[in-house]
Amino acid sequence: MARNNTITLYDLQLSTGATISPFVWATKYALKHKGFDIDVVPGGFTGVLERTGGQTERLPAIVDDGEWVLDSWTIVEYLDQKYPDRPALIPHPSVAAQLRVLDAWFWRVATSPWMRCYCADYRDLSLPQDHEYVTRTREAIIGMKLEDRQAGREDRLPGISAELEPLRLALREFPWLGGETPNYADYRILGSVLFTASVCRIPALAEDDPLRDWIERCRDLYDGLGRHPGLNQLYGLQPREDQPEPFQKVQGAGGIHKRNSGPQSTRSESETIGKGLTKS
Ligand SMILES: N[C@@H](CCC(=O)N[C@@H](CS)C(=O)NCC(=O)O)C(=O)O
Repeated sequence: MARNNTITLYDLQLSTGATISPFVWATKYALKHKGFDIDVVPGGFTGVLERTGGQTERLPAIVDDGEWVLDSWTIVEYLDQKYPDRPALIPHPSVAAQLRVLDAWFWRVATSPWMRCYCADYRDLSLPQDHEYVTRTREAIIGMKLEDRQAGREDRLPGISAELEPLRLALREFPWLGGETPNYADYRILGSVLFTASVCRIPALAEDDPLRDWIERCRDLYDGLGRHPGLNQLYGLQPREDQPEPFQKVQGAGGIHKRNSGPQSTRSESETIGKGLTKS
């Protein structure tokens, strides 16, 4: 049982003091959701193995009354199993399965593309002693110089934002991805958003993006956990006229996003289809 209701968390930080890792962000929210105080062990990319006494090369890692738990997903499973009387992070196995899909989708359309838009900022904002390591390892992953990969990001950012429409659709119907209250689904996606905020020296999202409401409510949780002063301005993306809208201004989605409550509700859709039929 956590001593003094406190669990130790090994952080991964930038020179601003802000957490960079999406996995660590999600874990911080998970610990707070369970009602714990967090004893943060600060640090950057180099020296993780030494800092953790040989326990791990990757973060997050937590220590609960002497018990080490590695890996963000294992940590969540551990917290729900060990503390079943506290609010569940994953209230049903179906949430875990669906969150795997959601996280994989978000990683593909947003986290990785944003990483490629901010990879040189990422290195420049890391702790001075981490610059060489971050450059070497991230250039090996990306396969080119960080500056070259980041170049032209103004051309790519509106398209990345436009890909997030499924998330906007879901949050139009529900206050949280967890439904009436937040759960680990919110924290996992937010983790990637806050990773982006930690490195985005130019904005990733439009000023009036509908996602802003959910992001800002998440940031307010747990005494403003997501309001670290080292985070950058996420909003203010201004696409050129020849670029895609960063989000859909006219709301019109079909399928499960449009409820059929009788012919009245589908009339305009039927008229459009009818026009198509007449043309062909
Ligand atoms: N599966 C692990 C992944 C953790 C991970 O990859 N962490 C990265 C930060 S985002 C890390 O520790 N990187 C250290 C490094 O690059 O040396 C988890 O979910 O915790």
